[in-house]
Amino acid sequence: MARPQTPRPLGRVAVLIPTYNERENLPRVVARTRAAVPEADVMIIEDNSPDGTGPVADEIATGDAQVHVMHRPRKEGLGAAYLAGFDWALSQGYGAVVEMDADGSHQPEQLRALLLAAEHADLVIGSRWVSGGSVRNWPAHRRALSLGGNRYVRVLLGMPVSDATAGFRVYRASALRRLDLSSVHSQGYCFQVEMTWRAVRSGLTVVEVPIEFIERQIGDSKMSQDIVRESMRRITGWGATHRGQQLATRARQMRVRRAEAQWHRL
Ligand SMILES: Nc1nc2c(ncn2[C@@H]2O[C@H](COP(=O)(O)OP(=O)(O)O)[C@@H](O)[C@H]2O)c(=O)[nH]1
Ligand SMILES: [Mg+2]
Repeated sequence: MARPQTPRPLGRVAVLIPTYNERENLPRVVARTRAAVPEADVMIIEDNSPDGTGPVADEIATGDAQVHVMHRPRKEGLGAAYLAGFDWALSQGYGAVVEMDADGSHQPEQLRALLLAAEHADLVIGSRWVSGGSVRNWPAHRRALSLGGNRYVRVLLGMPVSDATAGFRVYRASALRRLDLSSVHSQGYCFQVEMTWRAVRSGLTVVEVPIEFIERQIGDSKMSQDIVRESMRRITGWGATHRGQQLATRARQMRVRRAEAQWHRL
């Protein structure tokens, strides 16, 4: 994952913010984003939240031409929401697409550093688990889940990424176009791992930038047992396929070497 030397300008930037029951958090996070990166446009991807986040989003968009809202009929998970956002951003000609939570865990003030890093990369991950990264206010079980999940990903998939589950990211549009988005089926937070795995396998330049993640103060996390189960199931499946392919390659190499040795002996 070498770092190309010459910076490549990003072009127009779209910040995607998925929301489900974030009525109180949303106005603040959008205001902070607009202040921190005024040149970027914002797209709120709203899944018909019962708490009335939709009307709040519409009100923000009415007062700011750089804020847009996509209303989706029902909650379909983070992966589906982001895929809809990627489609929109690519169709609108944005050069870079940002993923950011609505609950203040991802600090808009740290986005500039990610965007600068994206001038030298295809995918930038705001990482909690590299040197300089941190997590504030997480209970022990969430910390263990994230660290354990990332360790599992590294062991099974052999990816040199410390925080593959992280959700504060910048993708270059050119990178998204290479990832065959129509075949991405992860629904929950496993989506982040799948996208990272695809980026690494496609030979894209993936860079981790340390961030401070702050657990939400308002509203509830949507993390659930189902989301964890989906991740375990999918990552185990990808790992089995990957390790199987590695073994098959090694067996093939050994057969070739044996045949060469026999040939030399003739
Ligand atoms: N549109 C949409 N947003 C979602 C969905 N699930 C979670 N989110 C949003 O994704 C972000 C991260 O969710 P959160 O519950 O804070 O996850 P946690 O930080 O891992 O506990 C927040 O902005 C949520 O509102 C969903 O199904 N649809
Ligand atoms: Mg959160």
